[in-house]
Amino acid sequence: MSREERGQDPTTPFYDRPTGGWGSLKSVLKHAAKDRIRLGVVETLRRQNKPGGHMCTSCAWAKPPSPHLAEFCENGAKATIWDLTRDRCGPDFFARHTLAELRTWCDHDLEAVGRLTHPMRYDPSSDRYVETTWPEAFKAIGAKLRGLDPKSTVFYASGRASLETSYLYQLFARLYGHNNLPDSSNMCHETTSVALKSTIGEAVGTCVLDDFDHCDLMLFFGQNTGTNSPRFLHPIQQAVKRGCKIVTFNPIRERGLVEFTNPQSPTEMLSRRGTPISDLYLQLRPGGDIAAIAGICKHLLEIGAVDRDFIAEHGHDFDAFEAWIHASSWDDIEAASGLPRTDLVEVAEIVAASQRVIGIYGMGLTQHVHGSDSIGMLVNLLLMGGHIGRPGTGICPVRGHSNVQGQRTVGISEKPELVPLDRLSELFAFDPPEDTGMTTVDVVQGVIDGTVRGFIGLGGNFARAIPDQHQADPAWARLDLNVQIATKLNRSHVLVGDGAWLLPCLVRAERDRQRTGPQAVSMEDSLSHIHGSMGRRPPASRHLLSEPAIIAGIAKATLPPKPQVKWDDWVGDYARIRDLIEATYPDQFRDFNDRLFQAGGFYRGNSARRRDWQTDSGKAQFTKPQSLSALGEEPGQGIFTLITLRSNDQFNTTIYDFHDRLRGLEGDRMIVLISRPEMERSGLAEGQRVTLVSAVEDGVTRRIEGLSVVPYDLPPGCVAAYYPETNPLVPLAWHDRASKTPAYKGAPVRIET
Ligand SMILES: Nc1nc2c(c(=O)[nH]1)N[C@H]1C(S)=C(S)[C@@H](COP(=O)(O)OP(=O)(O)OC[C@H]3O[C@@H](n4cnc5c(=O)[nH]c(N)nc54)[C@H](O)[C@@H]3O)O[C@H]1N2
Ligand SMILES: Nc1nc2c(c(=O)[nH]1)N[C@H]1C(S)=C(S)[C@@H](COP(=O)(O)OP(=O)(O)OC[C@H]3O[C@@H](n4cnc5c(=O)[nH]c(N)nc54)[C@H](O)[C@@H]3O)O[C@H]1N2
Ligand SMILES: [Mo]
Repeated sequence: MSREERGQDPTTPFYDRPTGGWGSLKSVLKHAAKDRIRLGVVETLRRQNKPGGHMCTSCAWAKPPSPHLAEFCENGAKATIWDLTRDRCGPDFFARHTLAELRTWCDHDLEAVGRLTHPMRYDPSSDRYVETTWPEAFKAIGAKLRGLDPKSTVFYASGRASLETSYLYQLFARLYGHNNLPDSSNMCHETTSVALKSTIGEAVGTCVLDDFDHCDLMLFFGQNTGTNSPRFLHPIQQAVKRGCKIVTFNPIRERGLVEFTNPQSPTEMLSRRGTPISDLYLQLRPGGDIAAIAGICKHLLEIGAVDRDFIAEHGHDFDAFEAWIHASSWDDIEAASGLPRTDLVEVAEIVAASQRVIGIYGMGLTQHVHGSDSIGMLVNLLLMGGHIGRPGTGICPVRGHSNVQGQRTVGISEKPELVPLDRLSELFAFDPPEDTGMTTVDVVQGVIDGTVRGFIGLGGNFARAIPDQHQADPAWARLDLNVQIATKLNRSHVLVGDGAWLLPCLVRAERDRQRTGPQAVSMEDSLSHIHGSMGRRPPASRHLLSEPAIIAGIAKATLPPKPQVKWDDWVGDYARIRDLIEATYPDQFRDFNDRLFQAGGFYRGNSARRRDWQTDSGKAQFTKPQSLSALGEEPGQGIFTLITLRSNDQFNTTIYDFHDRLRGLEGDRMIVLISRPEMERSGLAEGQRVTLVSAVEDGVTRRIEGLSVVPYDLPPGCVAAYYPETNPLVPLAWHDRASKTPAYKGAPVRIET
């Protein structure tokens, strides 16, 4: 179908080919050529995501028990090639560049220098990182930590670190004396952890892979599968082929949910024919999901398509929810969702005709001021039809980083109530702190106002990923301690001041040899399955340490010795760390070491899937949202809602290249997408340079200059631009009310010419 036939503006950028296919193969080959890929790396890719191989460091999508010959996607291949580059960022590089100079480099150029090779210490007199040794670094960091109030320090984790590393990290924090353990999920699916916990009693999704073979409807809300979890396209394509319906809600027509060519299928590749994916693709307003779902529920109630038996047995507070739906008018629903009643009625009819429904979502739901309410609404819709806790049904948040869900599972959490502190206390003979720790938003505020004194970053690029980045930028240099454990150079490493260390670690595909021989690590995927991972590539430098070894090194230098705490034994044999995880979580990690390499991973279970509701009421909770829009405030005259976007050529703040193939955008990330009618209304021309300015009036100026205008097929009232370039436009106070996940998909802005 052509763009005209679809009723879309034919002159806006558009990618008219399916996701996957030759485009994705070409993109991988280009990166392979650029990074002068070797045969060994191809062998590594062949083993990626298979038992005995290493688990991809890209997304957290499930790894099936019978993998494809190449069970990786364009992104997974790029991530591995990026990790295994031959380029190096060593002491000679740092001798040539001051941090003042490096702060002027863009994100792509910083990381593209190559792998970090030596432990480095920041030297303020020369404004450079200088080489140090591991013992010196540990000793100095330990001394600094001993001099600080533990409650003024933060141990951040980006969602890549293994279960073994994560367990040691949270233990170190608690032995030291705090629960300040935000991880990247604080900017991501924390909304899920809070909203699902309170409604269905589990902080994670209920689906397993098998459900995707049995559902007859998948509802997609704000999750860009083609770009962010491409391996998920395989089960989706299979489902479509057996007649499963797909309905998508997204302000942007994302290619992956429109059409997909399986690069693993010779017939599809040769015929250049893809599978059409969505039966209905509804471009709602950003933040319009609460209203859209309300409309669907309203029609379901009108036609009586409600599972009253299920609700009577399992539901709580349904009456209040039903009354709220009745009280919401179609006019308000249409206005808040941006969708006509007829569309929502059509979806409701599809829902009513389906026996087994799965609700799938991503950042389009979680990153809003009322993100928790949006998730609550999706739960309401599923519960109305009894679509949780039956094969082929369920709720499926698609997680981001490859072990972000697992980190929370093994105790990286600022919420002590989610952690078995009594078990930790018994195992290690101490009194773990019981006060609630800092979330990401609290940490940023603490860095700005000076109450945070020490920061350890276990991976990630915290200073760049946060909202209100420019407010925090100058404050980082005032910390007493800033330790960054990383693989490649990024902005967080160059914003530091006195008391900073940059510590390089192994990547997952690299051999990790300890006292008892080569070590495996493990991670949990989006569907709660635990997988072992074994790296085999030679390390990028002989000075690298593993993440567990670095955590243990710092912990030993900080804490007084204790017979129950055996850092050296644990680092010498990671199986001992897995024993500790099993001892702390005996139900979920039974026989952990024996099951480490089980094909498809082992399932750690889910109470909501068994309809055992671990909520306050002991039932599945219906909820009433605070308003029909997730935006919090309706944007006024001349104000646009900013959606921050990822391209398929980036992984968060790691920018591989400047293309966004699946959206037909090439070569430039400093752009702002806006619809043609809105361009006309605002008097903007294609290619014109504009400034985006935050429309939040709180005395702080937030602006990003030099964005060029690109006409794009978007609903009225919104603009889109890239993350992380436009992060300084998102005010810190703009976050989900319940979980404090930043509202990266709903910041109000004005356009200045
Ligand atoms: N290639 C690649 N893969 C990645 C990542 C990456 O950066 N690059 N990041 C990883 C991480 S950490 C994460 S968390 C995931 C993120 O993966 P996703 O959850 O897919 O997140 P985004 O791409 O930020 O946004 C998803 C979609 O939400 C839509 N959207 C925006 N606002 C709304 C709204 O109000 N309602 C609805 N219904 N939709 C809306 C956007 O148009 C977009 O298509 O991906 C992971 N995988
Ligand atoms: N505007 C806007 N902001 C957002 C989002 C958005 O959609 N819009 N999304 C949010 C989301 S969902 C997330 S998850 C966060 C991401 O925030 P983070 O997880 O903090 O950021 P990343 O960009 O994933 O981190 C990349 C860095 O991790 C390091 N690294 C890579 N691999 C390893 C490893 O194996 N070990 C160690 N120690 N380090 C490693 C490298 O040095 C690399 O530079 O950003 C959030 N910020
Ligand atoms: Mo994420």
